[in-house]
Amino acid sequence: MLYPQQNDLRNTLDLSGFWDFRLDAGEVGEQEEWFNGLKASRIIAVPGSWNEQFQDTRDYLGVAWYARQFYAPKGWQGQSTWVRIGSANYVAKVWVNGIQVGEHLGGYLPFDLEVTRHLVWDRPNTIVMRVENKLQPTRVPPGNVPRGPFGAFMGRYPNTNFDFFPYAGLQRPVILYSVPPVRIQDVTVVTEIEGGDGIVRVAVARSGGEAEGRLCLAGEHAPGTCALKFVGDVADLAIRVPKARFWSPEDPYLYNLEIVLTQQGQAIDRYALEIGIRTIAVRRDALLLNGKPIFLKGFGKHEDFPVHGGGLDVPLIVKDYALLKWIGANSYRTSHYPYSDEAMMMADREGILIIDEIPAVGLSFEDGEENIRLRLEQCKQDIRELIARDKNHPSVIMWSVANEPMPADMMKRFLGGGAEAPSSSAGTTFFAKLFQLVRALDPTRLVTLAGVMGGPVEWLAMCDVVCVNRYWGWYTQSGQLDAGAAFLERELDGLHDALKKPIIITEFGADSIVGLHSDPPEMWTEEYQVEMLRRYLDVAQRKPFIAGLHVWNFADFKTPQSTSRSWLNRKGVFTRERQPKMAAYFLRERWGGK
Ligand code: BDP
Repeated sequence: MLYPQQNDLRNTLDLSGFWDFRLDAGEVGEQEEWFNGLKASRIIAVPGSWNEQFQDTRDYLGVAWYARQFYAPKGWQGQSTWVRIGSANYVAKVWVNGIQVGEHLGGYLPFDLEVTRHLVWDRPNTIVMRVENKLQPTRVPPGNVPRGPFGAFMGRYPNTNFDFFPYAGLQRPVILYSVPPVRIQDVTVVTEIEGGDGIVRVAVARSGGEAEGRLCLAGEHAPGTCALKFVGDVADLAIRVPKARFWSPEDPYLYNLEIVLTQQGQAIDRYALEIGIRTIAVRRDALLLNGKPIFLKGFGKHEDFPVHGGGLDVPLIVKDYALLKWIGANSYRTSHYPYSDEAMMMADREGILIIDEIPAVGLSFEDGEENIRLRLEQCKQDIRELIARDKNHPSVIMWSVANEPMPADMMKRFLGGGAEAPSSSAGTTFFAKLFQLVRALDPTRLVTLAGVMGGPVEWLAMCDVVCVNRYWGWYTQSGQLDAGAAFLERELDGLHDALKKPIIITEFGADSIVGLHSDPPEMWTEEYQVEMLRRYLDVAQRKPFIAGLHVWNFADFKTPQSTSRSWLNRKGVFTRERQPKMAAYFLRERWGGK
Protein backbone atom coordinates (compact mmCIF):
# COMPACT_ATOMS: atom_id res chain seq x y z
CA MET A 1 0.00 0.00 0.00
CA LEU A 2 2.68 2.51 -1.01
CA TYR A 3 1.41 5.98 -1.85
CA PRO A 4 1.70 6.45 -5.64
CA GLN A 5 4.81 8.31 -6.66
CA GLN A 6 6.08 10.04 -9.79
CA ASN A 7 9.75 9.57 -10.69
CA ASP A 8 11.80 8.32 -13.64
CA LEU A 9 10.45 4.74 -13.24
CA ARG A 10 6.95 5.24 -11.80
CA ASN A 11 4.07 7.35 -13.09
CA THR A 12 0.96 8.94 -11.72
CA LEU A 13 -2.04 10.59 -13.34
CA ASP A 14 -4.42 12.36 -11.00
CA LEU A 15 -8.02 11.86 -12.15
CA SER A 16 -9.33 14.62 -9.90
CA GLY A 17 -11.59 17.15 -11.56
CA PHE A 18 -15.02 17.03 -13.15
CA TRP A 19 -16.72 13.64 -13.35
CA ASP A 20 -20.16 12.63 -14.65
CA PHE A 21 -22.55 11.88 -11.82
CA ARG A 22 -25.96 10.30 -11.54
CA LEU A 23 -28.14 9.30 -8.61
CA ASP A 24 -29.61 5.80 -8.71
CA ALA A 25 -32.32 5.86 -6.07
CA GLY A 26 -34.14 2.97 -7.80
CA GLU A 27 -30.92 0.94 -7.98
CA VAL A 28 -31.37 0.08 -11.64
CA GLY A 29 -27.87 1.09 -12.73
CA GLU A 30 -26.26 -2.33 -12.82
CA GLN A 31 -29.19 -3.87 -14.68
CA GLU A 32 -29.19 -1.00 -17.17
CA GLU A 33 -25.42 -1.31 -17.54
CA TRP A 34 -24.49 2.18 -16.41
CA PHE A 35 -21.00 0.77 -15.97
CA ASN A 36 -20.48 1.39 -19.69
CA GLY A 37 -20.95 5.13 -19.22
CA LEU A 38 -23.59 7.47 -17.80
CA LYS A 39 -26.47 9.01 -19.71
CA ALA A 40 -28.42 11.97 -18.35
CA SER A 41 -25.67 12.76 -15.93
CA ARG A 42 -24.60 16.01 -14.31
CA ILE A 43 -21.12 17.27 -13.46
CA ILE A 44 -19.64 16.70 -10.01
CA ALA A 45 -16.22 17.53 -8.55
CA VAL A 46 -13.92 14.76 -7.34
CA PRO A 47 -12.68 14.84 -4.64
CA GLY A 48 -15.66 16.23 -2.72
CA SER A 49 -18.74 14.93 -0.96
CA TRP A 50 -21.85 14.80 -3.09
CA ASN A 51 -24.00 16.20 -0.28
CA GLU A 52 -23.08 19.88 -0.54
CA GLN A 53 -22.50 20.21 -4.27
CA PHE A 54 -26.23 20.20 -5.09
CA GLN A 55 -29.37 21.05 -3.12
CA ASP A 56 -31.19 17.80 -3.90
CA THR A 57 -28.33 15.57 -2.73
CA ARG A 58 -27.80 17.07 0.73
CA ASP A 59 -29.39 14.19 2.65
CA TYR A 60 -29.11 11.58 -0.09
CA LEU A 61 -27.49 8.42 1.23
CA GLY A 62 -28.16 5.81 -1.40
CA VAL A 63 -26.51 4.67 -4.62
CA ALA A 64 -24.82 7.12 -6.99
CA TRP A 65 -22.63 6.62 -10.05
CA TYR A 66 -19.47 8.42 -11.13
CA ALA A 67 -17.83 8.20 -14.54
CA ARG A 68 -15.08 9.84 -16.55
CA GLN A 69 -12.77 9.16 -19.44
CA PHE A 70 -9.01 9.24 -19.55
CA TYR A 71 -6.19 8.41 -21.92
CA ALA A 72 -3.63 5.94 -20.65
CA PRO A 73 -0.24 7.37 -21.65
CA LYS A 74 1.44 5.13 -24.24
CA GLY A 75 4.73 5.40 -22.35
CA TRP A 76 3.19 3.34 -19.56
CA GLN A 77 2.84 0.25 -21.74
CA GLY A 78 4.81 -2.66 -20.32
CA GLN A 79 4.29 -1.39 -16.78
CA SER A 80 1.62 -2.54 -14.40
CA THR A 81 -1.14 0.04 -14.08
CA TRP A 82 -3.37 0.54 -11.06
CA VAL A 83 -6.09 2.84 -9.92
CA ARG A 84 -6.01 4.08 -6.35
CA ILE A 85 -9.25 5.34 -4.86
CA GLY A 86 -8.33 7.48 -1.86
CA SER A 87 -11.71 7.06 -0.18
CA ALA A 88 -15.16 6.02 -1.36
CA ASN A 89 -17.76 6.30 1.33
CA TYR A 90 -19.10 3.63 1.94
CA VAL A 91 -19.25 0.79 -0.63
CA ALA A 92 -17.68 1.08 -4.06
CA LYS A 93 -17.69 -1.04 -7.21
CA VAL A 94 -15.34 -0.08 -10.01
CA TRP A 95 -15.47 -0.79 -13.77
CA VAL A 96 -12.89 0.04 -16.43
CA ASN A 97 -14.14 -0.10 -20.02
CA GLY A 98 -17.21 -1.97 -18.83
CA ILE A 99 -15.32 -4.66 -16.91
CA GLN A 100 -15.66 -4.86 -13.18
CA VAL A 101 -12.17 -4.55 -11.65
CA GLY A 102 -12.99 -4.64 -7.97
CA GLU A 103 -15.00 -3.46 -5.02
CA HIS A 104 -14.35 -2.16 -1.53
CA LEU A 105 -16.24 -1.82 1.72
CA GLY A 106 -15.59 0.99 4.16
CA GLY A 107 -15.03 4.73 3.73
CA TYR A 108 -11.96 6.79 4.68
CA LEU A 109 -9.27 4.34 3.55
CA PRO A 110 -7.67 3.89 0.13
CA PHE A 111 -7.78 0.82 -2.08
CA ASP A 112 -5.77 -0.11 -5.16
CA LEU A 113 -7.05 -2.11 -8.12
CA GLU A 114 -4.94 -3.41 -10.97
CA VAL A 115 -6.32 -2.40 -14.37
CA THR A 116 -3.42 -3.21 -16.75
CA ARG A 117 -5.26 -5.88 -18.78
CA HIS A 118 -8.35 -3.77 -19.24
CA LEU A 119 -6.79 -0.62 -20.67
CA VAL A 120 -6.86 0.50 -24.27
CA TRP A 121 -4.04 2.69 -25.58
CA ASP A 122 -5.33 4.24 -28.78
CA ARG A 123 -8.56 5.81 -27.52
CA PRO A 124 -10.03 7.03 -24.22
CA ASN A 125 -10.73 4.59 -21.38
CA THR A 126 -13.85 4.86 -19.26
CA ILE A 127 -13.80 4.44 -15.51
CA VAL A 128 -17.15 4.10 -13.74
CA MET A 129 -17.84 3.77 -10.04
CA ARG A 130 -20.95 2.89 -8.13
CA VAL A 131 -20.80 4.34 -4.62
CA GLU A 132 -23.40 3.69 -1.95
CA ASN A 133 -23.56 5.21 1.53
CA LYS A 134 -26.61 3.82 3.32
CA LEU A 135 -26.61 4.13 7.08
CA GLN A 136 -26.76 0.60 8.43
CA PRO A 137 -26.30 -0.90 11.88
CA THR A 138 -23.75 -3.44 10.63
CA ARG A 139 -21.48 -0.80 9.17
CA VAL A 140 -18.60 1.08 10.77
CA PRO A 141 -19.59 3.68 11.71
CA PRO A 142 -23.17 2.43 12.21
CA GLY A 143 -26.42 4.24 11.49
CA ASN A 144 -30.15 3.55 11.71
CA VAL A 145 -29.47 1.45 14.79
CA PRO A 146 -32.76 0.22 16.28
CA ARG A 147 -32.95 1.58 19.83
CA GLY A 148 -29.53 3.14 19.27
CA PRO A 149 -28.47 5.36 22.14
CA PHE A 150 -28.13 8.36 19.82
CA GLY A 151 -30.91 8.03 17.29
CA ALA A 152 -33.64 7.09 19.72
CA PHE A 153 -32.61 9.59 22.36
CA MET A 154 -31.98 12.65 20.27
CA GLY A 155 -33.92 12.01 17.06
CA ARG A 156 -31.34 12.93 14.47
CA TYR A 157 -31.69 13.25 10.74
CA PRO A 158 -29.93 11.56 9.02
CA ASN A 159 -30.08 8.88 11.71
CA THR A 160 -26.39 8.37 12.41
CA ASN A 161 -25.11 6.72 15.56
CA PHE A 162 -22.44 9.41 15.66
CA ASP A 163 -22.25 13.17 15.81
CA PHE A 164 -21.01 14.34 12.42
CA PHE A 165 -22.61 14.61 9.01
CA PRO A 166 -22.36 11.34 7.05
CA TYR A 167 -20.71 12.87 3.99
CA ALA A 168 -20.73 10.53 1.01
CA GLY A 169 -19.01 9.87 -2.28
CA LEU A 170 -15.50 10.05 -3.70
CA GLN A 171 -13.98 12.26 -1.06
CA ARG A 172 -10.30 11.85 -1.89
CA PRO A 173 -8.39 11.77 -5.19
CA VAL A 174 -8.61 8.93 -7.67
CA ILE A 175 -5.11 8.33 -9.02
CA LEU A 176 -4.08 6.21 -11.98
CA TYR A 177 -0.51 5.05 -11.57
CA SER A 178 1.96 2.68 -13.10
CA VAL A 179 4.78 0.71 -11.52
CA PRO A 180 7.50 -1.46 -13.10
CA PRO A 181 6.68 -5.18 -13.53
CA VAL A 182 9.46 -6.08 -11.05
CA ARG A 183 8.97 -3.60 -8.27
CA ILE A 184 9.20 -2.42 -4.70
CA GLN A 185 5.98 -3.78 -3.26
CA ASP A 186 6.19 -2.40 0.26
CA VAL A 187 8.53 -0.66 2.67
CA THR A 188 8.30 -0.78 6.45
CA VAL A 189 10.41 1.53 8.57
CA VAL A 190 10.83 1.19 12.33
CA THR A 191 13.17 3.31 14.40
CA GLU A 192 14.88 2.86 17.76
CA ILE A 193 17.20 4.95 19.87
CA GLU A 194 20.41 3.73 21.49
CA GLY A 195 22.10 6.46 23.48
CA GLY A 196 22.47 9.27 20.99
CA ASP A 197 22.31 6.96 17.99
CA GLY A 198 19.30 6.16 15.88
CA ILE A 199 18.65 2.69 14.54
CA VAL A 200 16.58 2.61 11.37
CA ARG A 201 15.19 -0.82 10.54
CA VAL A 202 13.93 -1.09 7.00
CA ALA A 203 12.09 -4.04 5.46
CA VAL A 204 11.72 -3.90 1.68
CA ALA A 205 9.35 -6.30 -0.06
CA ARG A 206 9.71 -6.78 -3.81
CA SER A 207 7.34 -8.46 -6.25
CA GLY A 208 7.22 -9.56 -9.85
CA GLY A 209 10.61 -11.28 -10.02
CA GLU A 210 14.29 -11.23 -9.14
CA ALA A 211 16.25 -8.03 -8.58
CA GLU A 212 19.03 -6.69 -6.43
CA GLY A 213 18.74 -3.43 -4.65
CA ARG A 214 20.20 -0.66 -2.59
CA LEU A 215 18.99 1.85 -0.12
CA CYS A 216 20.21 5.36 0.53
CA LEU A 217 19.54 7.16 3.79
CA ALA A 218 20.37 10.86 3.57
CA GLY A 219 20.39 13.47 6.34
CA GLU A 220 22.42 14.40 9.40
CA HIS A 221 25.12 11.76 10.10
CA ALA A 222 23.29 9.25 7.91
CA PRO A 223 25.57 6.59 6.46
CA GLY A 224 24.48 6.97 2.82
CA THR A 225 24.11 3.93 0.60
CA CYS A 226 23.80 0.28 1.71
CA ALA A 227 23.14 -2.85 -0.36
CA LEU A 228 19.88 -4.77 0.06
CA LYS A 229 20.10 -8.55 0.40
CA PHE A 230 16.88 -10.28 -0.48
CA VAL A 231 15.94 -13.51 1.21
CA GLY A 232 12.90 -14.67 -0.69
CA ASP A 233 11.21 -11.42 -1.62
CA VAL A 234 12.13 -9.48 1.52
CA ALA A 235 15.28 -7.60 2.43
CA ASP A 236 15.79 -6.50 6.06
CA LEU A 237 18.37 -4.00 7.06
CA ALA A 238 19.29 -2.16 10.26
CA ILE A 239 21.14 1.11 9.79
CA ARG A 240 22.88 2.92 12.62
CA VAL A 241 22.81 6.71 12.45
CA PRO A 242 25.39 7.99 14.92
CA LYS A 243 24.35 11.15 16.83
CA ALA A 244 21.05 11.12 14.98
CA ARG A 245 18.75 14.12 14.87
CA PHE A 246 15.55 12.80 16.44
CA TRP A 247 12.13 13.78 15.16
CA SER A 248 9.93 15.75 17.60
CA PRO A 249 7.37 18.57 17.55
CA GLU A 250 10.16 21.06 18.37
CA ASP A 251 12.38 19.72 15.60
CA PRO A 252 10.45 17.61 13.06
CA TYR A 253 13.60 16.58 11.27
CA LEU A 254 13.07 14.16 8.40
CA TYR A 255 15.65 11.90 6.79
CA ASN A 256 15.30 10.95 3.13
CA LEU A 257 15.16 7.27 2.43
CA GLU A 258 15.43 6.09 -1.16
CA ILE A 259 15.15 2.49 -2.25
CA VAL A 260 16.33 1.39 -5.67
CA LEU A 261 15.86 -2.01 -7.31
CA THR A 262 18.42 -2.98 -9.93
CA GLN A 263 18.98 -5.66 -12.58
CA GLN A 264 22.51 -5.94 -13.99
CA GLY A 265 23.38 -2.64 -12.37
CA GLN A 266 20.47 -0.78 -14.03
CA ALA A 267 17.83 0.90 -11.86
CA ILE A 268 14.44 -0.70 -12.54
CA ASP A 269 12.38 0.77 -9.68
CA ARG A 270 12.76 3.56 -7.20
CA TYR A 271 10.74 4.71 -4.18
CA ALA A 272 11.47 7.59 -1.79
CA LEU A 273 10.16 8.19 1.72
CA GLU A 274 10.62 10.88 4.35
CA ILE A 275 11.22 9.23 7.68
CA GLY A 276 11.65 10.47 11.24
CA ILE A 277 13.78 8.76 13.87
CA ARG A 278 11.77 8.66 17.07
CA THR A 279 10.40 6.34 19.73
CA ILE A 280 7.15 6.41 21.65
CA ALA A 281 6.54 4.59 24.91
CA VAL A 282 4.78 4.67 28.25
CA ARG A 283 6.63 4.45 31.55
CA ARG A 284 4.45 4.42 34.66
CA ASP A 285 2.40 7.65 34.45
CA ALA A 286 4.31 9.25 31.63
CA LEU A 287 4.09 9.28 27.87
CA LEU A 288 7.64 9.32 26.48
CA LEU A 289 8.73 10.65 23.10
CA ASN A 290 12.37 9.81 22.45
CA GLY A 291 12.63 8.75 26.08
CA LYS A 292 11.44 12.09 27.47
CA PRO A 293 8.01 12.95 28.89
CA ILE A 294 5.73 14.72 26.46
CA PHE A 295 2.42 16.44 27.17
CA LEU A 296 -0.10 16.43 24.33
CA LYS A 297 -1.82 19.77 23.69
CA GLY A 298 -4.31 19.76 20.89
CA PHE A 299 -7.70 18.79 19.60
CA GLY A 300 -10.12 16.33 18.24
CA LYS A 301 -10.78 17.48 14.67
CA HIS A 302 -12.97 16.68 11.69
CA GLU A 303 -12.52 16.74 7.94
CA ASP A 304 -15.34 19.20 7.32
CA PHE A 305 -15.77 22.42 5.41
CA PRO A 306 -18.58 24.17 3.54
CA VAL A 307 -19.20 22.90 0.00
CA HIS A 308 -16.29 20.39 0.10
CA GLY A 309 -18.07 18.52 2.92
CA GLY A 310 -15.65 15.79 3.95
CA GLY A 311 -13.73 16.06 0.68
CA LEU A 312 -9.99 16.63 0.50
CA ASP A 313 -9.26 20.34 0.71
CA VAL A 314 -5.53 21.00 0.49
CA PRO A 315 -5.60 24.74 1.33
CA LEU A 316 -7.67 23.87 4.40
CA ILE A 317 -5.01 21.38 5.53
CA VAL A 318 -2.33 24.07 5.23
CA LYS A 319 -4.53 26.55 7.08
CA ASP A 320 -5.32 24.11 9.90
CA TYR A 321 -1.66 23.27 10.51
CA ALA A 322 -0.84 26.99 10.57
CA LEU A 323 -3.60 27.47 13.17
CA LEU A 324 -2.34 24.49 15.22
CA LYS A 325 1.06 26.23 15.37
CA TRP A 326 -0.51 29.60 16.10
CA ILE A 327 -2.40 28.24 19.07
CA GLY A 328 0.53 26.21 20.46
CA ALA A 329 -0.85 22.71 19.83
CA ASN A 330 1.47 19.77 19.27
CA SER A 331 -1.03 17.01 18.47
CA TYR A 332 -4.49 15.94 17.40
CA ARG A 333 -6.65 12.86 17.07
CA THR A 334 -8.09 11.94 13.67
CA SER A 335 -11.55 11.77 15.23
CA HIS A 336 -13.47 9.74 14.14
CA TYR A 337 -11.90 8.15 11.04
CA PRO A 338 -8.57 8.11 9.19
CA TYR A 339 -7.75 11.44 7.54
CA SER A 340 -6.23 11.99 4.10
CA ASP A 341 -2.65 10.99 3.24
CA GLU A 342 -1.99 14.69 2.71
CA ALA A 343 -2.95 15.48 6.32
CA MET A 344 -0.59 12.77 7.58
CA MET A 345 2.31 14.00 5.41
CA MET A 346 1.85 17.51 6.81
CA ALA A 347 1.91 16.14 10.36
CA ASP A 348 5.34 14.59 9.68
CA ARG A 349 6.66 17.84 8.30
CA GLU A 350 5.12 20.14 10.88
CA GLY A 351 5.87 17.98 13.91
CA ILE A 352 2.29 17.29 14.96
CA LEU A 353 1.70 14.06 16.91
CA ILE A 354 -1.25 12.01 15.73
CA ILE A 355 -3.62 9.62 17.45
CA ASP A 356 -4.79 7.73 14.38
CA GLU A 357 -8.36 6.45 14.69
CA ILE A 358 -10.36 3.91 12.67
CA PRO A 359 -14.00 4.83 11.86
CA ALA A 360 -15.29 2.85 14.85
CA VAL A 361 -17.47 5.55 16.38
CA GLY A 362 -20.89 4.86 17.86
CA LEU A 363 -20.38 1.12 18.37
CA SER A 364 -22.98 -0.54 20.57
CA PHE A 365 -23.52 -4.13 21.63
CA GLU A 366 -27.29 -4.47 21.93
CA ASP A 367 -28.33 -5.69 18.51
CA GLY A 368 -27.30 -9.32 18.50
CA GLU A 369 -24.23 -11.43 17.86
CA GLU A 370 -24.38 -11.37 14.07
CA ASN A 371 -24.36 -7.56 13.86
CA ILE A 372 -21.54 -7.37 16.39
CA ARG A 373 -19.56 -9.93 14.37
CA LEU A 374 -20.00 -7.98 11.13
CA ARG A 375 -18.82 -4.77 12.76
CA LEU A 376 -15.85 -6.61 14.26
CA GLU A 377 -14.83 -7.86 10.81
CA GLN A 378 -15.05 -4.34 9.39
CA CYS A 379 -13.01 -2.90 12.30
CA LYS A 380 -10.33 -5.51 11.68
CA GLN A 381 -10.22 -4.65 8.01
CA ASP A 382 -10.00 -0.93 8.87
CA ILE A 383 -7.12 -1.62 11.26
CA ARG A 384 -5.21 -3.63 8.66
CA GLU A 385 -5.72 -0.98 6.00
CA LEU A 386 -4.90 1.92 8.30
CA ILE A 387 -1.68 0.42 9.60
CA ALA A 388 -0.64 -0.55 6.07
CA ARG A 389 -1.21 3.04 4.96
CA ASP A 390 0.20 4.99 7.93
CA LYS A 391 2.85 2.74 9.47
CA ASN A 392 5.79 4.82 8.22
CA HIS A 393 4.62 8.21 9.52
CA PRO A 394 6.72 9.37 12.47
CA SER A 395 3.82 11.66 13.44
CA VAL A 396 1.56 8.69 14.20
CA ILE A 397 2.25 7.69 17.82
CA MET A 398 -0.94 5.89 18.78
CA TRP A 399 -3.70 3.87 17.14
CA SER A 400 -7.23 4.37 18.42
CA VAL A 401 -9.56 1.41 17.84
CA ALA A 402 -12.80 3.17 18.81
CA ASN A 403 -14.46 6.34 19.96
CA GLU A 404 -17.01 6.13 22.74
CA PRO A 405 -18.20 2.56 22.36
CA MET A 406 -21.40 2.11 24.35
CA PRO A 407 -22.10 -0.66 26.81
CA ALA A 408 -25.60 -2.10 26.83
CA ASP A 409 -27.08 0.04 29.61
CA MET A 410 -25.42 3.22 28.39
CA MET A 411 -28.19 5.75 28.89
CA LYS A 412 -28.74 4.67 32.48
CA ARG A 413 -25.06 4.76 33.22
CA PHE A 414 -24.58 8.10 31.49
CA LEU A 415 -27.36 9.86 33.37
CA GLY A 416 -26.44 8.24 36.66
CA GLY A 417 -22.75 9.00 36.27
CA GLY A 418 -21.71 5.35 35.96
CA ALA A 419 -22.67 3.89 39.31
CA GLU A 420 -23.95 0.53 38.12
CA ALA A 421 -22.11 -2.67 37.46
CA PRO A 422 -21.03 -2.69 33.82
CA SER A 423 -22.78 -4.97 31.35
CA SER A 424 -19.84 -4.91 29.03
CA SER A 425 -18.73 -8.46 28.30
CA ALA A 426 -19.57 -8.49 24.56
CA GLY A 427 -17.54 -5.33 24.20
CA THR A 428 -14.69 -6.69 26.28
CA THR A 429 -14.27 -9.67 23.96
CA PHE A 430 -14.62 -7.39 20.94
CA PHE A 431 -11.93 -4.95 22.04
CA ALA A 432 -9.57 -7.66 23.28
CA LYS A 433 -9.51 -8.91 19.67
CA LEU A 434 -8.88 -5.46 18.22
CA PHE A 435 -6.11 -4.60 20.68
CA GLN A 436 -4.47 -7.94 19.98
CA LEU A 437 -4.61 -7.37 16.24
CA VAL A 438 -3.11 -3.88 16.45
CA ARG A 439 -0.31 -5.03 18.75
CA ALA A 440 0.51 -7.93 16.42
CA LEU A 441 0.62 -5.66 13.36
CA ASP A 442 2.54 -2.83 15.01
CA PRO A 443 4.30 -3.48 18.31
CA THR A 444 6.15 -0.14 18.05
CA ARG A 445 3.22 2.16 18.75
CA LEU A 446 0.67 2.58 21.54
CA VAL A 447 -2.97 1.53 21.34
CA THR A 448 -6.01 3.13 22.90
CA LEU A 449 -9.71 3.84 22.60
CA ALA A 450 -11.53 7.01 23.62
CA GLY A 451 -13.91 6.12 26.46
CA VAL A 452 -17.34 7.62 26.96
CA MET A 453 -18.57 9.19 30.23
CA GLY A 454 -19.71 6.38 32.47
CA GLY A 455 -18.23 3.73 30.18
CA PRO A 456 -16.72 0.50 31.50
CA VAL A 457 -13.33 0.75 33.17
CA GLU A 458 -12.28 -2.69 31.89
CA TRP A 459 -12.24 -1.36 28.32
CA LEU A 460 -9.95 1.48 29.42
CA ALA A 461 -7.75 -1.04 31.21
CA MET A 462 -6.75 -2.55 27.85
CA CYS A 463 -5.26 0.77 26.68
CA ASP A 464 -1.57 1.71 26.87
CA VAL A 465 -2.69 5.27 27.54
CA VAL A 466 -6.13 5.79 29.06
CA CYS A 467 -8.12 8.15 26.85
CA VAL A 468 -11.40 9.59 28.12
CA ASN A 469 -13.94 12.03 26.67
CA ARG A 470 -15.52 14.17 29.38
CA TYR A 471 -18.29 16.77 29.45
CA TRP A 472 -18.94 17.31 33.17
CA GLY A 473 -20.17 20.92 33.23
CA TRP A 474 -21.90 20.58 29.85
CA TYR A 475 -24.06 17.46 29.36
CA THR A 476 -24.18 16.90 33.13
CA GLN A 477 -23.77 19.57 35.80
CA SER A 478 -25.06 21.85 33.02
CA GLY A 479 -24.43 25.51 33.82
CA GLN A 480 -22.41 24.53 36.90
CA LEU A 481 -18.79 24.75 35.93
CA ASP A 482 -17.37 24.35 39.42
CA ALA A 483 -19.47 21.29 40.15
CA GLY A 484 -18.37 19.80 36.82
CA ALA A 485 -14.69 20.47 37.55
CA ALA A 486 -14.97 18.97 41.05
CA PHE A 487 -16.56 15.83 39.59
CA LEU A 488 -13.83 15.64 36.94
CA GLU A 489 -11.09 15.87 39.55
CA ARG A 490 -12.57 13.09 41.69
CA GLU A 491 -13.14 10.89 38.69
CA LEU A 492 -9.60 11.32 37.32
CA ASP A 493 -8.07 10.47 40.69
CA GLY A 494 -10.25 7.36 40.90
CA LEU A 495 -9.37 6.26 37.36
CA HIS A 496 -5.69 6.73 38.00
CA ASP A 497 -5.84 4.83 41.29
CA ALA A 498 -7.54 1.97 39.51
CA LEU A 499 -5.45 1.87 36.32
CA LYS A 500 -2.05 3.41 37.16
CA LYS A 501 -1.48 4.61 33.61
CA PRO A 502 -1.12 8.00 31.95
CA ILE A 503 -4.47 9.60 31.10
CA ILE A 504 -5.30 11.86 28.17
CA ILE A 505 -8.59 13.73 28.13
CA THR A 506 -9.28 13.23 24.44
CA GLU A 507 -12.43 15.36 24.44
CA PHE A 508 -13.79 18.15 26.60
CA GLY A 509 -15.49 21.38 25.66
CA ALA A 510 -18.63 23.44 25.39
CA ASP A 511 -20.61 24.75 22.44
CA SER A 512 -20.41 28.49 21.85
CA ILE A 513 -22.12 30.69 19.33
CA VAL A 514 -19.81 33.41 18.10
CA GLY A 515 -20.82 36.79 19.44
CA LEU A 516 -22.98 35.43 22.25
CA HIS A 517 -21.71 36.81 25.56
CA SER A 518 -22.74 36.82 29.20
CA ASP A 519 -21.31 37.63 32.58
CA PRO A 520 -21.52 35.50 34.61
CA PRO A 521 -20.95 32.92 31.89
CA GLU A 522 -23.97 31.00 30.64
CA MET A 523 -24.07 27.97 28.42
CA TRP A 524 -23.60 28.65 24.67
CA THR A 525 -21.70 31.92 25.27
CA GLU A 526 -18.05 32.40 24.39
CA GLU A 527 -17.31 33.07 28.07
CA TYR A 528 -18.77 29.75 29.17
CA GLN A 529 -16.64 27.89 26.64
CA VAL A 530 -13.50 29.67 27.89
CA GLU A 531 -14.34 29.04 31.55
CA MET A 532 -15.04 25.38 30.97
CA LEU A 533 -11.71 24.92 29.17
CA ARG A 534 -9.94 26.89 31.91
CA ARG A 535 -11.29 24.60 34.63
CA TYR A 536 -10.24 21.44 32.79
CA LEU A 537 -6.76 22.86 32.14
CA ASP A 538 -6.45 23.82 35.81
CA VAL A 539 -7.52 20.40 37.07
CA ALA A 540 -5.11 18.69 34.65
CA GLN A 541 -2.26 20.88 35.81
CA ARG A 542 -2.62 19.47 39.32
CA LYS A 543 -2.48 15.85 38.11
CA PRO A 544 0.98 14.67 37.09
CA PHE A 545 -0.56 11.55 35.50
CA ILE A 546 -2.42 13.60 32.89
CA ALA A 547 -0.38 13.19 29.71
CA GLY A 548 -2.44 15.36 27.43
CA LEU A 549 -5.50 17.45 26.71
CA HIS A 550 -7.39 17.43 23.45
CA VAL A 551 -10.10 20.05 23.31
CA TRP A 552 -13.29 19.14 21.48
CA ASN A 553 -13.20 20.53 18.84
CA PHE A 554 -10.70 22.36 16.70
CA ALA A 555 -13.46 23.94 14.58
CA ASP A 556 -17.27 23.93 14.40
CA PHE A 557 -18.50 21.14 12.14
CA LYS A 558 -21.68 19.97 10.47
CA THR A 559 -23.87 17.36 12.14
CA PRO A 560 -27.18 15.69 11.41
CA GLN A 561 -30.17 17.83 12.38
CA SER A 562 -31.40 17.45 15.95
CA THR A 563 -32.71 19.49 18.84
CA SER A 564 -29.30 19.36 20.51
CA ARG A 565 -27.38 20.94 17.62
CA SER A 566 -27.87 24.35 16.07
CA TRP A 567 -26.98 23.27 12.54
CA LEU A 568 -23.35 22.77 13.53
CA ASN A 569 -21.69 21.23 16.54
CA ARG A 570 -20.32 24.50 17.90
CA LYS A 571 -17.66 23.22 20.25
CA GLY A 572 -14.97 24.49 17.89
CA VAL A 573 -12.49 27.00 19.25
CA PHE A 574 -12.44 28.19 15.64
CA THR A 575 -15.57 28.73 13.60
CA ARG A 576 -16.21 26.41 10.69
CA GLU A 577 -14.60 29.11 8.49
CA ARG A 578 -11.50 29.03 10.76
CA GLN A 579 -11.91 32.35 12.56
CA PRO A 580 -10.83 32.31 16.24
CA LYS A 581 -13.40 32.43 19.02
CA MET A 582 -12.49 33.78 22.50
CA ALA A 583 -11.54 30.23 23.44
CA ALA A 584 -8.83 30.16 20.77
CA TYR A 585 -7.12 33.23 22.24
CA PHE A 586 -7.42 31.70 25.71
CA LEU A 587 -5.75 28.45 24.63
CA ARG A 588 -3.06 30.30 22.74
CA GLU A 589 -2.10 32.12 25.90
CA ARG A 590 -2.09 28.94 28.00
CA TRP A 591 -0.26 26.86 25.39
CA GLY A 592 2.29 29.50 24.40
CA GLY A 593 1.32 29.60 20.73
CA LYS A 594 3.43 31.44 18.18
C1 BDP B 1 -18.68 12.92 22.09
C2 BDP B 1 -18.32 12.39 20.74
C3 BDP B 1 -18.17 13.45 19.67
C4 BDP B 1 -19.24 14.48 19.82
C5 BDP B 1 -19.07 15.15 21.17
C6 BDP B 1 -20.14 16.23 21.44
O1 BDP B 1 -17.16 11.60 20.81
O2 BDP B 1 -18.20 12.86 18.41
O3 BDP B 1 -19.25 15.42 18.79
O4 BDP B 1 -19.18 14.21 22.20
O5 BDP B 1 -21.16 15.88 22.00
O6 BDP B 1 -19.74 12.20 22.57
O7 BDP B 1 -19.94 17.38 21.07
